[in-house]
Amino acid sequence: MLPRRRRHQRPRPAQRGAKLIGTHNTQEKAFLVGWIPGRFRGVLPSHQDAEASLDELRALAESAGARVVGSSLHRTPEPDSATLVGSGKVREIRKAAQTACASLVVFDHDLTPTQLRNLEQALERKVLDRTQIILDIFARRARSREGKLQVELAQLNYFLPRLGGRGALLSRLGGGIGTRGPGEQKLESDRRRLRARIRRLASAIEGVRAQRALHRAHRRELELPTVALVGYTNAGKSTLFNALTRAEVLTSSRLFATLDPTVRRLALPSHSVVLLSDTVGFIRSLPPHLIAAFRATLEELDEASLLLHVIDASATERDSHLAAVEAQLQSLGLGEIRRVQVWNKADLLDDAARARLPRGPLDLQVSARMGDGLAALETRIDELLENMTIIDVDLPDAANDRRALVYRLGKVLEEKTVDGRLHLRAQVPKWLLPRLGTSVNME
Ligand SMILES: Nc1nc2c(ncn2[C@@H]2O[C@H](COP(=O)(O)OP(=O)(O)OP(=O)(O)O)[C@@H](O)[C@H]2O)c(=O)[nH]1
Ligand SMILES: [Mg+2]
Repeated sequence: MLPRRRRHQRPRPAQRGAKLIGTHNTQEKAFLVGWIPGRFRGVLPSHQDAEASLDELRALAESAGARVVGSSLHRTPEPDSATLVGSGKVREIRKAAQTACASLVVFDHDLTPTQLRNLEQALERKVLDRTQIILDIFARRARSREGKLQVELAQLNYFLPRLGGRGALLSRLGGGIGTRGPGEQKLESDRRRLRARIRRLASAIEGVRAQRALHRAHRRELELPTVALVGYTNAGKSTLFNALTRAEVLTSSRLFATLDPTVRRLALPSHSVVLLSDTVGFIRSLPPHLIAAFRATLEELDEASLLLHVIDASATERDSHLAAVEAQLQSLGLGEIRRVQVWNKADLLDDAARARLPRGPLDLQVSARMGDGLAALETRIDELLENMTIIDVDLPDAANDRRALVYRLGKVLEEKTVDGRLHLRAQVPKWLLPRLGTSVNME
């Protein structure tokens, strides 16, 4: 075996002086805290949801590099504006965190700047909320210039309103801005600096978007339909991507292994070729800053003729994962793109559990890891795309909704305006034709 050539190993991004926040070197011990609003006690659906969400927070904290040393779940009738859970519970949490030797307390609920500050003081340790953990994971995972820009923008947008009296927080912003309890003047100049950085990042991201749009235009010229993998984080999208395209994209049991979209050609059984794209996973309560920052990446999905919604069929929280992904697709305006539900990790289910999975024409069971069901999946993709047709359609300029439909569900090959009428040449699913009106010429 050849010796490893260390000289050529790439330096890790952290060593390359990444500005991103939160790439800790020592393993932190985290104590997790869940909170449920309401008066009732006992095991209610809200309680089970909170337990499941806390389990997920554990996976998130571990993916961020922490070791989870304990957790607690609290119910109070109302959120406390100063500490979320109220001072009595804060004392309990402090004691439990102390006993577990935690250096960090993570709340499974977003905290206001005031709550964050008060809790950090009262608990005498660093306090993070769910959003910060997710931001931290994204910061660790970002590899491409685009990914880094997007994460840094999301981080700054999150931190900007939280500036003020939090010395520890400021110092985590790298560059050593501010020390403990900076004066108002200092804070104001920090804010100005951050806002200026946010503007610079936003314009750099605009540049990236423009570049991506160019790439997409180029791909459109190739007239290859795009099939995009979407799904909850850890569902197995990258594993499926690799299995189908024989690529070697990073897969990992850690959450959010993939941040940068990757596109590869995939030859189908009919010998037609599509572009398959792998992208960032979803999660429930994905922080809005991240969705906004990752819009450039997620725009890739706009192009898709077909989505493969990959679901971890073995996950106990499968249904809520599915609902979270659906909700996020809707909010991204992607609700109308056709999708196949790919029930992955079938190898982990017994026959009875497999039989209980939905079996509609748009449901397929696969095991990306074992390679089971992939041929059937490829055939289904073929069938679904085969029903596409190229049309020439003239629309009165006012028919913006129909134009939007063509863009959403089809692939526009050409668009021009002649005598006030819009002319589109596009590849669309056949079933859409009646909705586009009469002046459609099919090829
Ligand atoms: N048993 C089993 N494990 C699988 C299968 N597919 C994926 N996995 C495992 O599930 C974990 C997550 O897989 P990934 O492909 O990284 O998941 P992803 O959806 O790309 O995740 P993110 O990029 O983090 O959103 C890895 O540990 C995979 O080995 C499968 O069919 N069976
Ligand atoms: Mg992935």
